[in-house]
Amino acid sequence: MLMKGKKGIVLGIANKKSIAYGIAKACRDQGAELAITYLNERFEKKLAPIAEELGCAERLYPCDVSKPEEIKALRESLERDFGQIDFIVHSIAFAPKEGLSGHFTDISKEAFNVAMDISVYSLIEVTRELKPILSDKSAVLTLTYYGGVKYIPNYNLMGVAKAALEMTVKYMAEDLGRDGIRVNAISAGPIKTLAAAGIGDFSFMLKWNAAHAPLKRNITIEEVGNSGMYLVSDLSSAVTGEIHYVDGGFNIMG
Ligand code: 0WD
Repeated sequence: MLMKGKKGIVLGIANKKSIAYGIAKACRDQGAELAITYLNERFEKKLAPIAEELGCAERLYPCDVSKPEEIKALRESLERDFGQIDFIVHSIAFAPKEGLSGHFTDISKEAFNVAMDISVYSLIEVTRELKPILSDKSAVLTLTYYGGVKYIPNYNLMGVAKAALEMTVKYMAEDLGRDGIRVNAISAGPIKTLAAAGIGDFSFMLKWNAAHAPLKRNITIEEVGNSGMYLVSDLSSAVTGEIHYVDGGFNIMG
């Protein structure tokens, strides 16, 4: 029970295939108490049974991170129902379809701004708004992808957003370290989720990764979940500002 006594909020569960679900499940299995959020009404019904399963039916809150008032309301709900929290899992990204295939240079300013707002700035805003209720030994975790380091076909705009997200993790780690808040990212290998379905020719990415990764296979949300649990637990108490690869070793290949 590595997470016994720990309370945390998980943002970004769309369904049971979501990486956020894998992390929430691993934390719950190790004794954590959770709160989870849903994007909009469309997801509320779908998430109710998941919240039940994760033992947090009474802590299922709306939060569209593009709306500052919903982030503020989230803090009030958490403070009221939960008091202090020990960890935040931010497993959210979005880019308009035009940014995930075709000519990179054709991306509009509007699409660029939306992707940066939801996929990058939201990590800063959520952490800042929840900081007053974070305990003095707390952890923030976000999700990134290798397409933010090297060119990956069709990852396009999301690649630029992930590059910005990875540097955001490092600057936040320095800024918040003095308050006992650790900030890390997992760089996960490709997994077939709802968000992944938006990326052009995603099945090729899966095949390429499995063929070239040292482990010669793709990874699961359970595996990301276990590594995520480690990064929000006290087991990683001296780890901050890290981009931790959970990709079967793909990133080491030349
Ligand atoms: O191969 C993959 N699936 C990888 C994903 C490899 C490496 C990293 N990642 C990252 C993603 O970029 C993202 O940051 O992991 C994170 C989670 O993605 P996921 O688990 O692959 O995808 P999904 O299950 O779709 O969850 C992402 C969710 C959204 O789902 P939809 O399908 O509706 O986009 O992010 C949420 C939403 O639930 N989301 C938002 N939440 C609050 N406010 C917003 C928003 N404005 N927009 C999207």
